[in-house]
Amino acid sequence: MLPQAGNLLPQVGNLLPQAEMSSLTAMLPALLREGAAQEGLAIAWIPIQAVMEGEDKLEDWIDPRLRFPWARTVVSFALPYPAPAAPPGLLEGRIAAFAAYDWYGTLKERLCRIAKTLREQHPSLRVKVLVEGPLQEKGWAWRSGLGWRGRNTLLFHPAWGSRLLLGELLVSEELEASESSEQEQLKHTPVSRCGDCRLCLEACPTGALEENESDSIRPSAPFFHLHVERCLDTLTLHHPGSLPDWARSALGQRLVGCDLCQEVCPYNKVAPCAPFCSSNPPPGPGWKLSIPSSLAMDESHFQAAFTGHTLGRLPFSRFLRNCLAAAGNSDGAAITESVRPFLRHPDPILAEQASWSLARLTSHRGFPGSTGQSIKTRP
Ligand code: B12
Ligand code: SF4
Ligand code: SF4
Repeated sequence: MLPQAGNLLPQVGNLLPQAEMSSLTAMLPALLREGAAQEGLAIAWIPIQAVMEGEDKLEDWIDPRLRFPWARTVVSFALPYPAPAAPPGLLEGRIAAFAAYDWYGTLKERLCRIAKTLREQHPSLRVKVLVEGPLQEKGWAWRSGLGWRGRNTLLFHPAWGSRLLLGELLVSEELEASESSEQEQLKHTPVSRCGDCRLCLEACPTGALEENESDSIRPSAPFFHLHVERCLDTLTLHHPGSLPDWARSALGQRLVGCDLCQEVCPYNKVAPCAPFCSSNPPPGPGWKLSIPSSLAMDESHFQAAFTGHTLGRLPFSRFLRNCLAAAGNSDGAAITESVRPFLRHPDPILAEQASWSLARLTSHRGFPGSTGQSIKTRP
């Protein structure tokens, strides 16, 4: 007998009998919520179609179905990570909180466990774990109702603030948007809960954050913009060659990433980090490194110490460049001797950075950047 038209579920890669589909649709939300709760993650989801074919879709948004044609729902998760326990000392470089411990690895492990349970319980379901994947994660998380977007351009979970990492599961089942979805409400109200606060814009050491009048697509929503090339995260992690002059003192003692627009945020100051985060952190270099010891490292030592961590993704010469800049922004004779040998370094970028740092160490004692604070410098 031919199947009834209603039994055929169009465009789903694996055609499942309708009874199985409806049981899946009924079970999946509970399974997802249970998995997220067990793994200490926040969760929200939205069907892809609702976003990609909705009226306020942005043109440059990537459709996950281009790479995963079977995907029907994006399930967004957030893992909170703790703020540094204490600021670095005078001879220490600062590592941004997201990079201090292997939080990406932790998130991946947890999402893989959730995906495994889903596959075990529903073998016909297709699931893809995305960590550092191709989606514009903040947008998906926001549209799902996981949180709101701040002037620092980051996604804020209502309880955990913005110190969190995002990851996703793509699933082949089309689920109704999760109950916590604020989508309808947010369509008619401002997206942000920042109010009149502009602390992050004022604190950003390079003037990388900007607020435009409105989003041209959705005029009712404030539109926050980050000048990527000015952000110290870009400069420490992704910028090859010499550090631009305007960024050097602004860098302070940062070796990797920057947390300032999150540190100053009142929401983050009161946000409790989930206890599982800080009590048992995964492996990582920690929040600070001795600058003299870092400058004394050779490449094999660097790789042995940091491979597998965000820091280990830096080319060794970029790590040294950042350490030299941090040395210039630190204080004291002790560090001068660590910098001096680099004046004769065969890499001209390092030799030049050492020269800048030595000049600064000797002539700018007591300069605000030397205590680890950053100096506001606009390029
Ligand atoms: C490139 C990148 C950067 C760049 C640029 C960041 C930027 N703001 O664009 C640099 C290197 C500067 C950077 C810095 C940091 N990053 Co980063 N970064 C990314 C990455 C890989 C891509 C972001 C991106 O596509 N940017 C381009 C812009 C155009 O896209 P977008 O900001 O997401 O917004 C677009 C869409 O989402 C869409 N959209 C947004 N909202 C809405 C709403 C609706 C209704 C619709 C329809 C569309 C829509 O419109 C925008 C324009 O197309 C993401 C991971 C990912 N795959 O998403 C992490 C990510 C954004 N970074 C993250 C982190 C932690 C950081 C740092 C804090 C790290 C650090 N301590 O140094 C800093 C923070 C700087 C800051 N204030 O933003 C986290 C943010 C978590 C959070 N709470 O939001 C992410 C999500 C990584 C992760 N997996 O958790 N990052
Ligand atoms: S991470 Fe630092 S440099 Fe980048 S926008 Fe925030 S405060 Fe500015
Ligand atoms: S510091 Fe103020 S303006 Fe910036 S994200 Fe936080 S609440 Fe919003």
